[in-house]
Amino acid sequence: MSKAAILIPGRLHPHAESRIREAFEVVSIARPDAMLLDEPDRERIRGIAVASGIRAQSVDGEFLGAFPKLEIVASFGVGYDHLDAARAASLGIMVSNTPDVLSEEVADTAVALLINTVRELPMAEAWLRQGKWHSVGSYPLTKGTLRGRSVGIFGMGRIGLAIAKRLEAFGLPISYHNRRKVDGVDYGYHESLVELARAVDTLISIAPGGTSTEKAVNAEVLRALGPSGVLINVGRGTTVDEDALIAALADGTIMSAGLDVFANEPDVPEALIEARNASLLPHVASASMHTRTAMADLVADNLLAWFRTGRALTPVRETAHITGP
Ligand code: NAP
Ligand code: 8YV
Repeated sequence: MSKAAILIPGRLHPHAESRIREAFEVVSIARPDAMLLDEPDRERIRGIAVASGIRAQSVDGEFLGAFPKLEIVASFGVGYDHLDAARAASLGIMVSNTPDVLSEEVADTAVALLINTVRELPMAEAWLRQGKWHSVGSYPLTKGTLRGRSVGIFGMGRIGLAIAKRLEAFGLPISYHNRRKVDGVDYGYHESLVELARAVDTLISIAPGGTSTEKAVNAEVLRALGPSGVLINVGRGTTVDEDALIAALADGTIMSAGLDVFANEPDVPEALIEARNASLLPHVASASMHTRTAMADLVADNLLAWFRTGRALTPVRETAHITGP
């Protein structure tokens, strides 16, 4: 029997690609543009494997609609705001993502970024490397500390819970905002983000991207967080109003911010790069070899499961009801 044709538009983790090649025929194009294939090739495609978080790799409804035999899109990454899952559902196309296997790594990074932000550890290291320990003396005492802080988590899902568990062990009180209260979770719940921000001085955003969270962390939320406030964003850059954040960091509306994600990656506003009260990472929260390999395996395993059993291992919510032919 001929192997199913899987389209890889743009870059994909090499381990995912080599596992897919073992079982399928791979068709590669530079980006998700159906016009890069001729019609007979478009008609052969039964699956797509695509990475998330790369600006040029958005999978929109028009692209999904260009492949009459398309059954599944296996996405690398847990966030899938780069692809139109609602349109996929309406076309009967399964979408899978890579949840859980990255939660602990991302939570570790979120806590590290929080500590870097309040204790200025990257700047202290730069001080040592620049010879200032010798030439000037000790690095100045930090205004920031975790002691006495209270943490609000925006997005108490799989990763939010893993972050909360870690910070609970640090002795910090935790509360959260989701659209719905989470059953069996005892942390304090706030019905609105601004209410949460008012109640805490440390806000960690690990909510998904997309229209429902776009610029949710706005000027009002930052004002509510207050002058000793710290914002950490490991969710999606689009969730924060970057202009409002830049202004809030500059005028002392909040104390500092730690960011792993940005609205228009890999472009980072110059004002953030220059801000001494911002700690910045290039979207690396899941970026260890261990975790990225586990994510790559899950992309391949979703495709294998789908074509063998008509079920995906980790379907996204919008397409969870879809089964294979
Ligand atoms: P998850 O388990 O689905 O959790 C997401 C949480 O956000 C849910 O509890 C959800 O609760 C809440 N939420 C969703 N939309 C909301 C809204 N409009 N308002 C308030 N709360 C909302 O997902 P996860 O596995 O924890 O991953 C979360 C996100 O982290 C991903 O989508 C991705 O964007 C990001 N991420 C980033 C990195 C990185 O490298 N920086 C790595 C992994 C993940 P309700 O549905 O009840 O609102
Ligand atoms: C990805 C992420 O690794 O899973 C997500 O949602 O943001 C990261 O873990 C990143 O999107 C690279 O593809």
